[in-house]
Amino acid sequence: MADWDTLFIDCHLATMRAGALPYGAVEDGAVALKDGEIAWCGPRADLPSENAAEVHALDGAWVTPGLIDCHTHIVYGGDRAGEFELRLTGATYEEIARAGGGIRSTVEHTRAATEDELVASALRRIADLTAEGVTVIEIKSGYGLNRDDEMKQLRAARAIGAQAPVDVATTFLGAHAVPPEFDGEPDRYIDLVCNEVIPAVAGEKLADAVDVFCEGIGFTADQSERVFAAAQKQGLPVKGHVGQLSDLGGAELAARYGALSCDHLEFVSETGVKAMAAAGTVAVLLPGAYYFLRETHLPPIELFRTHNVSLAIATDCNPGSSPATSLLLMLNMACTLFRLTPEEALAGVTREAACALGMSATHGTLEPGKAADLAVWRIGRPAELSYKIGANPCAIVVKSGKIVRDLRQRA
Ligand code: DI6
Ligand code: FE
Repeated sequence: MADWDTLFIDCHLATMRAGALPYGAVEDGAVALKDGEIAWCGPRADLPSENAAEVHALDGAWVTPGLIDCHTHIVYGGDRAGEFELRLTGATYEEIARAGGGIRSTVEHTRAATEDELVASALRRIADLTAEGVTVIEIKSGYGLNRDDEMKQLRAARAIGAQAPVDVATTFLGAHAVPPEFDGEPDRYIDLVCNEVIPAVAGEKLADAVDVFCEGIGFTADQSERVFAAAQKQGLPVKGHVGQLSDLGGAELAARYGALSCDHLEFVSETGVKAMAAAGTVAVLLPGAYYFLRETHLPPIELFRTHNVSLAIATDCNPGSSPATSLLLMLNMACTLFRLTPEEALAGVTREAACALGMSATHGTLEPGKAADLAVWRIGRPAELSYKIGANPCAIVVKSGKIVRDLRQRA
């Protein structure tokens, strides 16, 4: 009997293990897979057995953990290209939102779509991500804004996990915007979210976490706290859209609830950063939204580094502020716009992204015992993943031990 199901040799590894060499790199390495997990990885010279059911010689390619997109709103109806045109003639994102467009227009289209239609349109976008080595994706609700349509979005997200070669982590974001039925009554809407929707979502195990949009055009810190308390009551971890356009103290609040992550963070104080550090809350940076809304206020990267706050990066894929389906492009933007190093950027879509989803025990690095999720790249060094704009050097994707993409035949 073979010792391994699959063995990759003739390759270099960016294991992304913390504290190891840059990128946790292993030159001339090998990775052995068994039963959907990484059974062994390290220098080829130390490989205990070459007896595998399948052996793939990779011709000097680099192997990384499967990439993780830890913040998306990829399930939605319609699109917002018209709003993009409006913004180009001078209207701002905030003005459009306050005039009833923006998120609300996507809510209308999402409510009108069936679960199957939502799955189908999201799967097309997800195909772009998986073609770039993404094997785990987080998907938020937040375009239903009532019990049934929020649950429909979350069911669509779960269905995607069964249909596409990705693990899906779902996040309930009922507190994304005030729906038209509750115009001018955000507190009454938060009552509904806390008393009815969160218990229903938790009852059907549709969400792995709960998020809020704590923002001038979203919800106040008090309203956000009520949502966090309701989540906590159901035993669900929390996250926050915090400091995207202004600082309402959302980072401090989220940290008090032990948030997995705070996301966006262009506007956050040092107190907020320290609170995140103390709570082990990951900072999820979303350069696509920063770019697409032509934001100019940078997230305080140096403060995050000083206080040892982990940095993750994600697409924020959504129709309004970041219609992005390339995680590799986000790596480039994180380096170019936010001055992250290519190593920080790659860690941000592997090890730290896993952390932002509470999945670091099983995902995010190449280590024995972790899920056999890998991406194989035709690159000379890992920095190329951040350096190139619009290239996709991904040759092979392995999800749970199975090769789900293989471009070698076309070479
Ligand atoms: N911040 C964002 O960037 C997305 N949601 C949020 O809270 C944008 C959502 C949208 O415009 O549709
Ligand atoms: Fe978002």
